[in-house]
Amino acid sequence: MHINSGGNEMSSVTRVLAVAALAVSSMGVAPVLAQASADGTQALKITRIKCHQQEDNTGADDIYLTVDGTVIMNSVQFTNGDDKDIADIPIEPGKVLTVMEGDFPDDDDNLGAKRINGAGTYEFTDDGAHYTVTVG
Ligand SMILES: [Ca+2]
Ligand SMILES: [Ca+2]
Ligand SMILES: [Ca+2]
Repeated sequence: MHINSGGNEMSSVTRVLAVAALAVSSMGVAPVLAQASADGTQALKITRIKCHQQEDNTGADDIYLTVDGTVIMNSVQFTNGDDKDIADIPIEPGKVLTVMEGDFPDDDDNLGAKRINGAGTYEFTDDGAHYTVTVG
């Protein structure tokens, strides 16, 4: 898949999730993910992605995020130096986040997998790329 419009392109699914999260928080109800964590820790959100070094040699990287094999952020384009605010994406503490770079026709590239244990920055440096994912 290739998105030509660039920028903070969001799928309708992501948009629905973001709206749902906003609706929940505005009602003052704890997000579902927070309720699901056994130790009562606050749900975390992925808020920002910075590209220090892209994986593709030509054209923008098509970055997407997965947890347990499920896509939680659809493809967003990054080139070297891009530092993008993304629509907050909830992630349950303790889950492993994988950063993927989409290619066609060859296989997508795995840029690394990190267990998200708390707020902070996480570096993904596999396959010659370097991305920083901010979790808040
Ligand atoms: Ca690639
Ligand atoms: Ca690519
Ligand atoms: Ca590839």
